[in-house]
Amino acid sequence: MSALPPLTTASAGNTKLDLTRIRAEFPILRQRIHGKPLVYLDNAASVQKPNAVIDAISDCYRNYYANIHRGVHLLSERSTIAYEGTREKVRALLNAASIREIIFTRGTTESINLVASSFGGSTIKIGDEIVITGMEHHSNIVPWQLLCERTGAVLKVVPFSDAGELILEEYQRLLNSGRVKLAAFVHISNALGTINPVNTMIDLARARGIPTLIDGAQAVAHLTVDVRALNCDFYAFSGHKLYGPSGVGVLYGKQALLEAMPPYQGGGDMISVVTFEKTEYADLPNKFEAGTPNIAGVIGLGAALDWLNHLGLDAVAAHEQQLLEDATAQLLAIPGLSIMGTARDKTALVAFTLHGIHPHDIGTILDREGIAIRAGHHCAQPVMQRYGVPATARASFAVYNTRDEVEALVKSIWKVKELFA
Ligand code: 7TS
Repeated sequence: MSALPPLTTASAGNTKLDLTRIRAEFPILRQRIHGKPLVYLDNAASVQKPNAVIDAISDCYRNYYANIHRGVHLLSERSTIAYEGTREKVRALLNAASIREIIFTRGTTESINLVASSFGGSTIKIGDEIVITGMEHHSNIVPWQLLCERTGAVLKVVPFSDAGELILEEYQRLLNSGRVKLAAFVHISNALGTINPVNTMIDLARARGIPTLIDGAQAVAHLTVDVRALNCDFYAFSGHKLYGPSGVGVLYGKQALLEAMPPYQGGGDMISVVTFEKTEYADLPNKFEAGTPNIAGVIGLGAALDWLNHLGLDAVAAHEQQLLEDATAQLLAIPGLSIMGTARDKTALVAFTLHGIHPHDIGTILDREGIAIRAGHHCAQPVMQRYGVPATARASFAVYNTRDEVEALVKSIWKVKELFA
């Protein structure tokens, strides 16, 4: 990556991001929406893509695209090398022990479904329990409910406090039943911003011999994840929240577990020998990658990881935390505004309601100002039920957002209040 110009400047031991240069790398940010400069604050749903990622995908299709793992010709070889190159980059990102432990999927949702279907389907029986938390995205609820319906297992849910922090005593109590076969929980809540104490939660499960799955969809772009230090069994994330393309995700799994698990889907590329009598499966990771994958997407994810490494996650996180502090302080000064999710350890997103104004109205009026936020239940309806609201408005920050954009957000919310007064 030495060819890239520096996007940070070091001053007094502090690494500061060069926001002008960073923003210039995102062509989509240059446009106007309803005549106003675009202020994109829907990053928890999906982040925008830098030129490095767009160019890597375009370069693949323009210059060396072919199917992977099966051709003897040069293009296939080049595509395979680039595709497998991303696997090593993901291994390094997560500090996994081996590339065999990195499975490419369509996203977090498919990664969790893979574990529910393959690991869950082969190990979970009637009367067993699966522990999740009350702040899960639907993608870490519904696959387990489907598994429970199939097997007769039971779902147990860890509650959280008004501030949006998990009640760990309850978690321990649920783990102690002697029937728990898996604990699956979110690293960072997309609806509240809470950063969960996953280290402790994994240790508590391990002490009882319970495997763990972490939904890292909101975490990987904001903090360093080390699966060996965490000692989790599975870790899932999506490329599109990490400046990579949509349609690509990752499942990390411990090699011994993945080896013992049956395939998730059958098809090409996941076999070693097929006869009509019997099929022998390919070794890891191919056993779990049936069919032609999202080749250019995986290559784009590799470019995203290079790009993010070049910035440094620590500098990114420090900048985003500054935006969170600014936004929180300025929003709390607005009468009638309540922030949902006030955990001590929080990522850079603010979910809020305005007394007497529906979040969809807030979202629509902000859109007219060129500001993109998300309004709704954020695919976490149980979180809305916990607070007795149908929806919230959510502003979520990425590395390219600025303090001016936070001000634009706050100013527009004051405008919403005036309109409804
Ligand atoms: N888990 C969490 C914590 C998420 O935030 C999301 C997506 C997912 C799982 C699912 O990821 P996918 O890539 O498989 O769809 N969260 C959001 C959101 O907050 N707004 O839109 C998608």
